[in-house]
Amino acid sequence: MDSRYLKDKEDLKKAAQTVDDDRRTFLTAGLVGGAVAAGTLMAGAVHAQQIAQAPALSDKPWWPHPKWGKDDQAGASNYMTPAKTLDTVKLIKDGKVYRIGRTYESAMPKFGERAFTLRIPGSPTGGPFGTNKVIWHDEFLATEIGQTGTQFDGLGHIGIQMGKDGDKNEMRYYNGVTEQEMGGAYGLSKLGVEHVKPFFTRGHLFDIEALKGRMMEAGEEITLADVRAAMQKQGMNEADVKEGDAVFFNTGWGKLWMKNNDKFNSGEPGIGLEIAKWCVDKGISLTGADQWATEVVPNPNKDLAFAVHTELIAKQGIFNHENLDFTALIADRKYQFAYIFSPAPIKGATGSNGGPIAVT
Ligand code: UVW
Repeated sequence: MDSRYLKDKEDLKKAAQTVDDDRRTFLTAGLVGGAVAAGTLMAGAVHAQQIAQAPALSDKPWWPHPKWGKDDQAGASNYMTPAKTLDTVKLIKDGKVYRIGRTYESAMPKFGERAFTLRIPGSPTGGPFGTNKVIWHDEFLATEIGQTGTQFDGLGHIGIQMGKDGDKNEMRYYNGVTEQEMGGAYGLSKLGVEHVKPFFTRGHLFDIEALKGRMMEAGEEITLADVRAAMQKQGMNEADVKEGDAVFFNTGWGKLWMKNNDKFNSGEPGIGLEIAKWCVDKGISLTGADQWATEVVPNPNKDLAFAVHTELIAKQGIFNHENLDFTALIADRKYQFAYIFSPAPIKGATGSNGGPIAVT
């Protein structure tokens, strides 16, 4: 294991004793869980000084959810209604189906110590049976099934520690659910991904890589001005982004997938709290991107780690789809589509793998 990973509380405590700016950079870098190249971090730090400061985070309780009530476990998937389906269908003009998920394989980049190990027992696994001599293959998969490769973050994935270390009654998730209430070695007893309603909604893709004419850098934040400029360039109208829609960001970082995994894992460009607030104001149901967290890492505010995750997933119940691939959509200049994804309803799981599609 790379010694720069911060794996447990002891590591975090040691890191916290180191000083000032270096300490902050190290903490943020370590939480990324990747082998961080010093140059990449420097680029992120320089960029951080160039952009507007993010709005302050509120530590007020965020529950019960103002729209969906105290017992809700479906979050922004509640926007999926028959009316939303019928409105989404209007975006389907030529019937073309695009796979926007990636292939799952052991060599793909993974966050921290996560694993993806597939084995086919036997060769073949079973048979022959019957006079027709049937034979077959099964697979055995050992992985963080909702948190590797193209991954849909569910509401049990991200929470906020609001009390002392180890106080499970003050580790809070969506709708204020506590670690004490939901934690369990054999699956989460609340907020499991099986509660999420299948997504069939309007998707909008913002190609920030094309806007800038280059791949964005790790630590470089997508601003609202960038999104508005991309919309203008792509002939889109902000008013057309409606409640319950999904929004996607192409940063160019996905080009590193399976080409330079170390750099891919070392940080990433992405959205920050400015865009997160816009998503909340718009009533977005899901964010997604061509990189591994959708949000900018390291965050330009060096005190924050995965702040968009905590603001959108934990506080708002807005979902996140990571490691998407928009190459074919962009080649065809298709920026608005039906986004279709039904998370695998694994009881008590934190998220889902699977094959999301865009239909135009
Ligand atoms: C974390 O789990 C912290 O990040 P992600 O959702 O990007 O995998």
